[in-house]
Amino acid sequence: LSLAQLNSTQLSSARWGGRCSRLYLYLGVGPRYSARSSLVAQSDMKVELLPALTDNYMYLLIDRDTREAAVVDPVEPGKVVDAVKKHGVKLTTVLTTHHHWDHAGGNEKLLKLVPGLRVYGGDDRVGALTQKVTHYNTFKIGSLNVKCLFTPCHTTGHICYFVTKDKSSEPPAVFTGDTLFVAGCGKFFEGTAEEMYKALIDILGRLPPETRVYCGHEYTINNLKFARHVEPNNEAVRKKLAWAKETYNNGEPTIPSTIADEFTYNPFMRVREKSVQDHAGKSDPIETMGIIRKEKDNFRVPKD
Ligand SMILES: N[C@@H](CCC(=O)N[C@@H](CS)C(=O)NCC(=O)O)C(=O)O
Ligand SMILES: [Zn+2]
Repeated sequence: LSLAQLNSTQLSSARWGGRCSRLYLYLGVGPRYSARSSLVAQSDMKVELLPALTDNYMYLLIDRDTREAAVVDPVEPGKVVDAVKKHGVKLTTVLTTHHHWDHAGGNEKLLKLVPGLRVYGGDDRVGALTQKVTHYNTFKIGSLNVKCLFTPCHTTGHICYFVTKDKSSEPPAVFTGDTLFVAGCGKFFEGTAEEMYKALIDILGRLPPETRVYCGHEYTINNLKFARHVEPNNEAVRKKLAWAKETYNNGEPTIPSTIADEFTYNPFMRVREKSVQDHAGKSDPIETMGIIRKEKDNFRVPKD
């Protein structure tokens, strides 16, 4: 294998921090599992994907200018501390997307390991919360700007975090927790179809199209099988599914995607399209959202 055969995420890993032992991991040698960390390196920020539990992702977000860092949903604090040491950065901040244990359940333990962290979240049920935030609250991680996006539905206090760098020519990042997944969305545990429509179309859908989407779970393959059921003639769905299967089998994450790409294959972001509305038997996008979410709740995922 040569460098030319690595994908862009792997390439940036190799360029920015790859020593031989790490490169070996990225080459797909070894067991097939999707539990490897990987790095998306831009000149303004780095995002290290840290797989946790069975299919969760934690993310280490690094401001390259100041070497200050934040972690999103640190459910396995030990792995976070290891990654912080590996990068030699100063962890100051926890970004919590929502209060569910597989996202917020590590906050208290992480605070014992790293005292003094600021813990952001939008819900009093978030453990160790120090900064309660709501829509459009902003703050900084070093030189990076973070804007909180209030996206209730999966839970009533769900927050997505939109990260930009002034004057950067590289894409922003958004951490979407269990609101937006690659090719899917979270279950409506504490909200309505109207709220998910607002979250996906009015809020996340209006971010710059090139924004990289970092979501809370590796659900991509199952989501795309449902997307194919909704839109059997959507070529973008079939292409993304073939790519996701190959990527997953190589033990690599299918994250990040982009907002622009989500509009091409994610049925929940496509509820204004006639093909999705026809499948739902509705002509209203919010009713369509409700119907396809209910359908996915009961969907038996096919083997292939
Ligand atoms: N169906 C999930 C089962 C777990 C689940 O319900 N996950 C929650 C988040 S912790 C969810 O919102 N899933 C979205 C979905 O099933 O479409 C899977 O694909 O493994
Ligand atoms: Zn979850």
